[in-house]
Amino acid sequence: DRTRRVANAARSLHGLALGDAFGEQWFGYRGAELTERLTRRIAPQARLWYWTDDTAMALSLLRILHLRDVVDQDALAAHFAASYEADPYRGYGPSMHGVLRAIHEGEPWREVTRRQFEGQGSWGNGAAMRVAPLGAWFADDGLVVVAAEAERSAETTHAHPEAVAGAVAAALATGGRGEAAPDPVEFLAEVAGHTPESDVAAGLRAASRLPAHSSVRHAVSVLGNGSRISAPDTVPFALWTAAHHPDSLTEALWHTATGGGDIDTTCAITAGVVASRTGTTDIPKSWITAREPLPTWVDTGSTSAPPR
Ligand code: F2R
Ligand code: MG
Ligand code: MG
Repeated sequence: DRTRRVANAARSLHGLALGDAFGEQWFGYRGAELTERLTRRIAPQARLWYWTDDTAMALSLLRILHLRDVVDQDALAAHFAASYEADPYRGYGPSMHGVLRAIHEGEPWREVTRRQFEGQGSWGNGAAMRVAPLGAWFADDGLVVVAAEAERSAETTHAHPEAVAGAVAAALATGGRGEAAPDPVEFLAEVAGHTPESDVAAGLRAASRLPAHSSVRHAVSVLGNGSRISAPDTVPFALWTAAHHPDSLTEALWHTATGGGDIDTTCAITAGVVASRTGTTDIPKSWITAREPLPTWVDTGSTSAPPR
């Protein structure tokens, strides 16, 4: 049982990290060159595709699952903060620098996260961007468990209900998938139905109602593309592309990247969901080589201290 959890979550994390690193590359291109590369599907040319905060935080989340089997919120918040302190230049969201530093200095995470944005808490997409491997970890436990654990993982950094709903939706999209690719309309409607009522859930319902064969441009005009870095303008689009390309991670990534916006994060979410079923087997070898490696404990599920 545990071996299966480790393998499910590792598959999702490899996809998430690939999506993150692939997506981040597009911020290095502008104007005509960006359009041409995306239209003609010319992969980014950098030798090494670094992953960003999306992957750094997903690694912390998976590490805590390996060590504790469930989301231990205190341990998770501390791991996020320690990982940030060790490597703060991964492109963290603007408010996360202060949040993670304060937690590292010993302030209770619940107080820190609740005082963000004049007491509203963050509605950023940062809780959703890292959560797919959690959905894969709890996939055999049912949607109620997946949703509850996703909520607990989100709360450690993001107190706003929209951020929590975004994390719940992304985890459900990963954990609620069987062996066969689900019908996209039913899949999006089901995820929406189990997501707490929110703008995220409304966006997912809108995604489920988009006509079949809608263009990426049309989907972005209705759903957003993460350009506001918020959960509601990120998660519905990322799950729409995942729903429509359930059998090809490569196809899902090109479609997601073409949508623009917060590309590392839309691609991380899409890829974490799709790869939980498909793995990264259809990804070109050159992409796999280019992506910055992940620590080896991801695949082994080892709970010993990682080598430094
Ligand atoms: N931040 C980025 N990319 C741009 C900067 C990278 C740059 N290279 C660098 O090194 O700094 N990417 C990453 O951030 C996103 C995840 O963000 P997260 O973790 O949710 O952060 P934050 O700051 O809490 O929320 C994001 C922004 O959303 C707005 N916001 C959130 N809650 C709000 C509220 N209640 N009221 C008003 N605005 C709110 C703010 O503008 C936040 O700063 C991912 O894209 C990740 O890749
Ligand atoms: Mg990022
Ligand atoms: Mg991002």
